[in-house]
Amino acid sequence: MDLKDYLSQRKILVDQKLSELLPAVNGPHTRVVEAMRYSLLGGGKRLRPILCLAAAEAVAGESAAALPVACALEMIHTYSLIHDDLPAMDDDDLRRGRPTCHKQFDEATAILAGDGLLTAAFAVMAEAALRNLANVVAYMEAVQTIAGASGHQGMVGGQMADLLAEGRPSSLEQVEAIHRMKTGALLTAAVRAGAVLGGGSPAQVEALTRYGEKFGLIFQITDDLLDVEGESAEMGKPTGMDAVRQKATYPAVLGVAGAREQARQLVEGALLDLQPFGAAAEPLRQLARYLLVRRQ
Ligand code: GRG
Repeated sequence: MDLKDYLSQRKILVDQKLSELLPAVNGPHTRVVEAMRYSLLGGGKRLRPILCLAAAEAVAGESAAALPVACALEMIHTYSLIHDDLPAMDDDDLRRGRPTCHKQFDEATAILAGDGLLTAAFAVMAEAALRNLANVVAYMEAVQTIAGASGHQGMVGGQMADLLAEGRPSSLEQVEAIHRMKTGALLTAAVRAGAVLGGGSPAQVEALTRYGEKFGLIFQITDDLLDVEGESAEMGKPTGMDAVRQKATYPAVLGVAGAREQARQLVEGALLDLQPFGAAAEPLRQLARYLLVRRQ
């Protein structure tokens, strides 16, 4: 299996579906839909949807039922990026190599675009559930997982804790707790939702959730490392900002070498979680290894 081919095929699938789910409109609200499409369809690795599809494949061998939910995850992720970039939060000008939503449009439009994407995500999942009544319980479980991971017990709560920790020294436990909520929760939810929609047994869903939790931490550690060592041109956003903002990060508490070692150990653990799945989990295996070498 070639990971690069796998990622580009899945990205094409997700991008096509996203554009179909959020068509351009003509009317008094054209501007907000333009802003939603600008941020949603303007690049990104599509990691959360791809994790969701790959988890469904690991238990079912295919992922059609998971595609709308995979797209909803990307809508929620994009909303979080739009709001995170606002002047009231990180105040960033560049995202995915282009002006941030509030720079391209304006602040009010960016707030509404984020709100619109968050709500559209739940509409998309509800519509998928209603079209697949035989599978409605799995869809509802996926919605519950994703809602929990996105809200105050997950990403929103983690963002709050992260903002409050700026400028203060943090312990490893504090950094880990923030990142489990801020970025880990949605990544874990992506894997769990995929496993549920693929019809995984309770043991399979739990094993993949453990993989997802480790994946979330590895992702955040490597994101922190890229902020220290990465190239701004490859990342599509400025680097070195965590130190400027005195953010609670893994390299800040463990040093660069310590953070890298922590990520390596977590990848070993994630691979163990995937052992029972054999060849069907090869994309998930390669995705975990890819985190250690990613450059964006
Ligand atoms: C505003 C409620 C709210 C939450 C914001 C996720 C988040 C919480 C903020 C994003 C800030 C940030 C850069 C966090 C580091 C990890 C992260 C989510 C990076 C961006 O995700 P990628 O690398 O981005 O998957 P692409 O562009 O590839 O989709």
